[in-house]
Amino acid sequence: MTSSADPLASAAPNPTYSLVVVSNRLPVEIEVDDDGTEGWRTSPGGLVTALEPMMRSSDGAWVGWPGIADRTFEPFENDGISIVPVRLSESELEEYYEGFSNDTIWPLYHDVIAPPRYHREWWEAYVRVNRRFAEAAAAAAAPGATVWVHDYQLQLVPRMLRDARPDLVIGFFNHIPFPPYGIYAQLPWRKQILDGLLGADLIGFQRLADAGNFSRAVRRLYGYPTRGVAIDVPAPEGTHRRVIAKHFPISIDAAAYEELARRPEIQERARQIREDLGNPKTIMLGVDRLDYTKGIAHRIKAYGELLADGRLSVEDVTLVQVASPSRERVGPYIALRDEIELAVGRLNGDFSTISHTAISYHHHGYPREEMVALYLAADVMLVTALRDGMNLVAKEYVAVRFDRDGVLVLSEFAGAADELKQAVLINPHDIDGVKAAILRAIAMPRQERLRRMRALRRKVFDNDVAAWSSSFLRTLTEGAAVRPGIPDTLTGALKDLSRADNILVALDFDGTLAPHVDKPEDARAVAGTREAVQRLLDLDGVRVAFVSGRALVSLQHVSQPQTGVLLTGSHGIEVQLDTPEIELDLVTAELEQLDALAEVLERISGSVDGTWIERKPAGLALHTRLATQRNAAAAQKAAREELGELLPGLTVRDGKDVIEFAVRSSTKGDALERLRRHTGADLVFYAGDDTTDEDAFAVLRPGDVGLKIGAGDSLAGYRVRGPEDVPLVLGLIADQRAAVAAERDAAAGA
Ligand code: GDG
Repeated sequence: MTSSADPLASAAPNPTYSLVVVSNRLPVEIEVDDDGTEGWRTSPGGLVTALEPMMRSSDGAWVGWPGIADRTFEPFENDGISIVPVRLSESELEEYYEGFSNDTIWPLYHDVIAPPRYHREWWEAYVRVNRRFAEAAAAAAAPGATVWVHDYQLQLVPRMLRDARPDLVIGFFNHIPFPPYGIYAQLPWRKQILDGLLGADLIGFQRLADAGNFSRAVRRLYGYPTRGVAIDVPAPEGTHRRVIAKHFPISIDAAAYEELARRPEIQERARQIREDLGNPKTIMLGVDRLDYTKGIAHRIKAYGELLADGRLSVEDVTLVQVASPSRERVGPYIALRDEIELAVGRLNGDFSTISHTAISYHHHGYPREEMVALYLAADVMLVTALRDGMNLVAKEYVAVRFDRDGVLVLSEFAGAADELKQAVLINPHDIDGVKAAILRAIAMPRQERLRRMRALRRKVFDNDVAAWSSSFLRTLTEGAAVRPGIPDTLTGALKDLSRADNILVALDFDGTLAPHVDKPEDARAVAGTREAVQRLLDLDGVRVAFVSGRALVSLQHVSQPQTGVLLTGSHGIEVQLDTPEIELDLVTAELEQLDALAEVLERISGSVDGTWIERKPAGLALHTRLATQRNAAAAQKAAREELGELLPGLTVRDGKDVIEFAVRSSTKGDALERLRRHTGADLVFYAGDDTTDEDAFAVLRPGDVGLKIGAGDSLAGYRVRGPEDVPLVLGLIADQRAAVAAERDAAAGA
């Protein structure tokens, strides 16, 4: 409870925030004292813990529903976070939350385990409520702020926000699975939901497969081009906006769980629990919201059959099942409770004795301390979800087991299975398989238990919830969201650059002057590039160079350079600097290595669909752009390994969907240094988009200007969105250079 006398009435001190989190529920709930006074209590959850420090340091606000219908609350401050409550009426709660969110989207996104119900009035309420959340977020966000929207209840908010506030950087994270197209396609509003999500700059999913399902749905329903994690969404005036759809597996505050587990009173409580259960040899535990996705009935069935088969006995084994109450007004949940409680009652009736209970079943929520004591007391943790975005319970069990003991039985249909591979993985639909896994877990030798738990703990502690949220926000703010247009800081830097006596404007070609295309020979610079380059060539004291990883003849072919443009190809191995010929020198030994290299890569490329080879003067590149992600990775790995043994001296270079092997090492950094010497430039401008361009950014000197095209980490000081911005930047250099020349002429004349 907060200390303020009337916290509900206190207004938020600051109307605009640089980080705004939007989720259906606020991280606080209302609590009523014995004397009837209302106050706010923080509801502890992983998300709050993860975001708290960031929210405090970056002036953050949280927009959401306070958990009580038909009440209006003013924004207020709670524990250093500004809270912006959104009002929901009782009927909106029924239609938007219980209806569309929990009876349409939830079952649809969880493999239609229960049949989704489609009601047009639910959809209308969903649109209306999403708009209200979007408006509240738009009103709270400062210019250029970052807004992070959470979960399936708010999938329309990103688009609504973008339309209202194009200045915002918008992220969305989907906590539940995203279904395969065959299932998703059922949704009558399938296009509207995709469009809603595509309003974000970055869309995060739990699993790689979820992100893939989403991109496929976008391709099928909208036909937008997707490559890897990138989706190019058409924007006004024929431009594109790049949206990233990528997996960010969520996690827990692992250290906080371990800290609780180490407390003597909690360990004492764990001992007490074992004793109260009659000190059985094995305690098995299930902890779930009472939800049909969690596979509680499957778990009970497998356990019941083991008792019936006589392979387990209640003298030795007890199952503790915590089924915390959930969505109790939604139809399928009412039926589920009856189903589970009937099964529990039957099983206990059939197998319990006066002194031993088969299933200790609890339909309550417990304090976190009690959950931790239960995890500590449990020898075997059963997570048998039929479909689950992640499943945090699995990770909590692992975090708590600082003794490195205990066995996790984990459904492969839970997102957690992607990371927690040392668990005993099961298919919960295969009841015999679940039974075998239970027996295996119970009988597992201590050495093996310790070995597996050690590996599991490393996973959970390495990717905790803080790592998760900072990786999402870093991708969102540094990479995915590159604002359109030319930043003012860049304009300023170019003005300074233009004052130097001699400048070199060096430009990467693919991805910088020309958009990436599937066939390298089809690449062409965007409209306006040629004119902008010509303007620069016409100015005194300005040299222009194209710097490429391509072989120089190929660069000549695609770039059609005007006279006066300097060229370097093959990452600087080939140059054409004010000469009619291409310069290159390779010794015989290098030529022999080149033949051996070609033989290996041709074999690999011949056996993997969607890959091809590009020959370069001093090496070869294996392109994987048209291969599936798995084939691309396999082909690259095979090439790397075979060549690593056969020709250990090769230079290996990773690019976008390409791996290059060269017998002579040279980088775009070397190329740029050579150009700098050749031209005698005082200052250099370099623009590039690829990882190989980082070598050039790395050799820039004070006063030089590095421009990164598009998303991703970079050493460059400035960034624009895509090749379509580059002619504008070149035009700006030309303008400023011309202005400087005019100033000088005027001064000379005066
Ligand atoms: C959704 C996705 C995804 C449960 N009973 C009690 C209690 N809990 C806590 C657990 C855990 C949390 O609730 C449940 O999280 P899960 O991840 O297992 O499942 P969902 O609620 O379905 O969550 C899921 C998650 O979002 C995060 O992205 O992993 O896939 O479905 O923390 O410990 N906590 C307390 N008493 C209880 O009785 N204190």
